[in-house]
Amino acid sequence: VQDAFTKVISQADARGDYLNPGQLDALLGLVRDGNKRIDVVNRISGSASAIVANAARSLFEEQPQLIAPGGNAYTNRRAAACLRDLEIILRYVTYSIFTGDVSILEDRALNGLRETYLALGVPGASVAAGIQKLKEASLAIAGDPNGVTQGDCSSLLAEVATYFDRAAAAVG
Ligand code: PEB
Repeated sequence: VQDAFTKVISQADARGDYLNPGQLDALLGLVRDGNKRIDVVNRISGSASAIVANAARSLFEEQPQLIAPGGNAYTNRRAAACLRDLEIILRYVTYSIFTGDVSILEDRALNGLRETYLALGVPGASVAAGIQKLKEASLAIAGDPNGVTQGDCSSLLAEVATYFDRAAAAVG
């Protein structure tokens, strides 16, 4: 597991080189925009249960076969497992947003997940659709201009989107 700082450092170390001005500049930008990043993590974490519940509700509305008899999310136990899975993904995405690096999401949540779903008969494409719903809700909440200092968050929100897209691609 890496963060944006250790990643740059291990790359420099692999070359046996000092951090170059471009790398220092990129890391400086990360420090300068740190409050935006923390606000985004805070906002998504604070609304996590609503984000997850709405995503699942909307997924089951669009794909009612999932919760019909024979569906993979049929029975309360499996529907609960489904909500829990979306919650786990969202939690790891917030860790990646905080660290500015995809590796914690990759290593601790996505690694082997496709195979797990195959073995369980969980439809990966449906999970991916659920993750896209997590993404839409999270971006709307993170990018809400109300109640925060105004600034340009476009590159940060684009980065946030990549974590959800990576998770969806890992199972879809
Ligand atoms: C991954 N999900 C399930 C299991 C595991 C995971 C390991 C099996 C064990 C269990 O039931 O708890 N666990 C999960 C995860 C991590 C982890 C992401 C990362 C660290 O440790 N079924 C659907 C929907 C979808 C779904 C499309 C969007 O129809 C999910 C939700 N996951 C789902 C369901 C089960 C499951 C298990 C229904 C239960 C399957 C079963 O028991 O038959």
